[in-house]
Amino acid sequence: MFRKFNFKGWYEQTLSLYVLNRDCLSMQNLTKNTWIYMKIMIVLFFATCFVTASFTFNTFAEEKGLGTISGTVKAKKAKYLKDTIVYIENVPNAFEPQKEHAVMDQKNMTFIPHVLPLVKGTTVDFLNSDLVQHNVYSPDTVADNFNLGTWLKGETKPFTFNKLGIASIRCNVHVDMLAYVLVLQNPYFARVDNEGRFSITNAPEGTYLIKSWNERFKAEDQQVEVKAGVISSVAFELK
Ligand SMILES: [Cu+2]
Repeated sequence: MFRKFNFKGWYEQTLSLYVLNRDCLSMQNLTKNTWIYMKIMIVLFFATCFVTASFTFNTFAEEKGLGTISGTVKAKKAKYLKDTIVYIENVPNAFEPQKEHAVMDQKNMTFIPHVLPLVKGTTVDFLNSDLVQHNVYSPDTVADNFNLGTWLKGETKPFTFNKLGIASIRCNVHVDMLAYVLVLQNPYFARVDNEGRFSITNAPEGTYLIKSWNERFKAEDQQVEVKAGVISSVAFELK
């Protein structure tokens, strides 16, 4: 049987297929475009964060005029470097001592640490971790010739260092026990590592005398200019 061609039906069917196909394609395009758009936004977001962070950091460093002093200390033998401290002698400003107490322990018949650098006004809690009774005293005026007496394991006695200088710390029960407290004017000091390297960060701009301290050896003082955002190099030689 010959069926009459239904033009209207054909047209509507074709149109609906076209519309469906078009919508599908545009949906795919939309999804693809959205993903690309999101990727661009993510990249832009992180780029903005990075630029803002570095700008803030640089502005802060420049406003405060903060720089770094980095360098080396040489000694005839590497073991001589132990407990060497490098510090700026004087920075024209008043510095608050750290609020937390520093601790010097007496453990295994030894003062720990052997050398303790701190800012003037800092309190040190002297701790006894041994079963034996120790004593803590200093023969130096820097520490007001203090004698804290003797106390039991696990107990501490505090002393506040209010004078600049180096105080030797001793125990009158065990004459071999010895330590040092370096009472410094400012917090710009650093302990030298096993390779003789040190770094003093966030130091204010200026020209300073840099000193080193070692129990047995001395090194010539050095002058250094600290500039904002710059690492200034200093070299010491212990003799
Ligand atoms: Cu002792």
